[in-house]
Amino acid sequence: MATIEGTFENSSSLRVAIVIARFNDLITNKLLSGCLDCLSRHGIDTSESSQQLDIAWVPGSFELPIVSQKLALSGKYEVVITLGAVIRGDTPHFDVVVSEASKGIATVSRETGIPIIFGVLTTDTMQQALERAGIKNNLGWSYALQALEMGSLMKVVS
Ligand code: INI
Repeated sequence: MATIEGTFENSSSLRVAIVIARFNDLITNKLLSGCLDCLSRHGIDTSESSQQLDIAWVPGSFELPIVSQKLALSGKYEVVITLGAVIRGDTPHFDVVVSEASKGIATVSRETGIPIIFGVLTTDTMQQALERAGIKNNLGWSYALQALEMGSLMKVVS
């Protein structure tokens, strides 16, 4: 029996792209800082001059899939992390944005073979989003960890 799993041993060499939505940037910027903290603590160069990390900004979560697809197809990255925040109280088209972002990200991931981490908070209120972006916990940190695990796992299963 083989046990197949990702590890964090070689995380420091992983090439990572982050695609982040400006909409609700009070939240997404907090997710970004949690994400960068985790990547940095695992040895990834998160400086301005980094050769292994790029950050792309998009207007909203709806645009995360198309830019993730471009970056995934570039061959420059082993994993892509999306960061967004869709808050139900803010929009009658909450379900549309969430549905398109989630379906799009899943499709891009399967079709490109590059793991695209779904780092989109979907909450009823701004308070809930704040709690998940730092007040209680910062899910940006978890999304980065999941990216490192998936980047490693894909090497094992390839
Ligand atoms: N985009 C978000 O990321 N979060 C939201 O809560 C949101 N709301 O409330 O509408 C949102 N809308 C913008 C959308 O993602 C697109 O950028 C826009 O429709 C242009 O395509």
